[in-house]
Amino acid sequence: MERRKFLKNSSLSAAGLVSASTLVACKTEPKPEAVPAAMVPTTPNPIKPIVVCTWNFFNASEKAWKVLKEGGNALDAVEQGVMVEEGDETNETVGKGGRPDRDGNVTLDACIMDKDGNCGAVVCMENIVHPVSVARKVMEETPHIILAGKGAEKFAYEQGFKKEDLFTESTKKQYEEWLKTSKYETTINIENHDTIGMLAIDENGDIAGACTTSGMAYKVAGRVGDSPIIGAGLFIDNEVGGATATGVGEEVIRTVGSFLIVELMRQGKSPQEACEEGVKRIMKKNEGRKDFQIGFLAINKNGETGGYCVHPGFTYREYSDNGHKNREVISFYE
Ligand code: SD4
Repeated sequence: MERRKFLKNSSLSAAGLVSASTLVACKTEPKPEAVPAAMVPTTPNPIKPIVVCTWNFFNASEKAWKVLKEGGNALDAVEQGVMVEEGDETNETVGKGGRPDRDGNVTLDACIMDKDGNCGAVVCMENIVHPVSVARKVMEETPHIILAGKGAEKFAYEQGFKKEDLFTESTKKQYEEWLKTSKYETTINIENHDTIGMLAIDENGDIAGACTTSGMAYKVAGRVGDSPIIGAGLFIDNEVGGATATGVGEEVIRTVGSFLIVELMRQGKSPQEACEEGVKRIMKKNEGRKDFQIGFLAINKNGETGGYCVHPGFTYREYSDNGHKNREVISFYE
């Protein structure tokens, strides 16, 4: 943390961005008014630890749950949890084995956010199996938040990550097949349903989240979705809760979906109500449109969870001492 602050400050002054007059101005400026307290209803016995993730990712949830039960913190739990999917070649929209863009490049997006609002992300990064861990390094080792493409990859090698071909036999074959028609369309809940967004609360009651994906299959080269964008695919506010998203990222970005949901919870909505409002805001901008899926998942400081989606089919996994569940989510369309 200290190192991060130091790097941040030194980079600002090196760039000549902090002038003496700015510093004087800051000193004499009145303090901003205190932010009103979050209106999250307090419960005497919040559920903790707890972890939730998009879709039915049994192995990822098991891993995160193990970290939490052994006293690990929420940040380690979400990182290690989603890494399971990144390393699973059979999951064809995350990490190794993710489907490529239309030019045949497998490009990955991921982000991570901690209880103090620190965050890191990599976008459009190739040849690295665990983008979430690179995102964490961006957060912890640099003064920046997002690294993209070749720069992100170079940074990953500097941090000791290994170069690896992300194609598998299966994704190679599918891509060759796709090239015959080169038709780009989204199949709801089938083609693009494996992005993992994970939210956890540890024994201390602190919240963290992570989100990782290879994005929409056969996307235009260079396309980045919501998943690595803080506020869109993921947002954490330790006073309030966290939210994450899956589905067509363009629509999530347009409403800054995860930030919106956390903000609605801050104003007193339950996770369920906030997710419903989030999807409804998107549908308002897309009246009558049915050709896409969005799923939102949220948790509040009490460990209460909720989810909502455009079409039936979105589920989320929830692990706590109250049990291990795969929860079906209600949807905007029946
Ligand atoms: C994206 N939101 O890149 C991701 C895709 C996704 O399940 O969630 N797939 O837009």
